[in-house]
Amino acid sequence: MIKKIAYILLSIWPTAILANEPRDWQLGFQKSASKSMDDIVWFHDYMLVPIITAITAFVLFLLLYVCVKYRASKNQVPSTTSHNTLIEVIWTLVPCLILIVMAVPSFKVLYSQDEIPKADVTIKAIGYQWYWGYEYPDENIIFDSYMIDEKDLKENQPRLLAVDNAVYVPVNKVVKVMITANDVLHAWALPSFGVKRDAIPGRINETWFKADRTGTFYGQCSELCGIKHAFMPITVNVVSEEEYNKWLEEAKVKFAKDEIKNNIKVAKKIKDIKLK
Ligand SMILES: [Cu+2]
Repeated sequence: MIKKIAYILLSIWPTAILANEPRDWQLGFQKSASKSMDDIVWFHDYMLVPIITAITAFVLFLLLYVCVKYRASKNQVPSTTSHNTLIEVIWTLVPCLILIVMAVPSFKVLYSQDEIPKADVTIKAIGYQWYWGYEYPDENIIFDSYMIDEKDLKENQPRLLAVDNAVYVPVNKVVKVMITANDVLHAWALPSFGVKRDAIPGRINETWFKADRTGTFYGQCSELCGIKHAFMPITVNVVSEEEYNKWLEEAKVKFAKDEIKNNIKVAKKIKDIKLK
């Protein structure tokens, strides 16, 4: 019990204690790793939460006030009042004003995510039933990324989140992500970067992030896409420029986009279909 309370307290606490992955009993966001996510967290913590709290407290106060003041024992003859123009104008205008005030920072955050700065690295994420495929179009790299089964997990690899081939990106660089799908709707989502975009067959959605610290970050497919929807996680390793270049060289050999690779892929697909 004490452990559970401690977990809850830790998770409500400012996110510094949290890692780059979801935790048991977590409430609130994962620790931010990009300006985009900082903005989202600010909007939530300093705009939405205060407004929601104030409205809830105010409505609760009104309810209690009415219950006590107009209770039957004190009001033998009920009032027949049915309209009050001033109050009606107020309860129409005030919510409108609240919405307008909320809209300003909300649109700012939304548009900052939508306008993609000049990209340093471009990656393409393709949703399949049920794994992610990645391409680095400028580097001629293409690979698939499958979830690691629970029995094969190594130390520090989180269950249902770790993958065999992670995405690598350099730190403090603009990474453009092109997102699409091959079969049904999926969604590429990485909470720490404040990124979530639908992967739609026949269409390419774009988004971007600029990770401001190194580490391994985890996300999941966020569009219900079939029976194994929960088993197509996303792992992104944010590394230094040198480490990224080193990975690129290795990846170019390991994941070279060539005829043989494609043939293996087709063979695998046929095998998968036969297994079904
Ligand atoms: Cu999916």
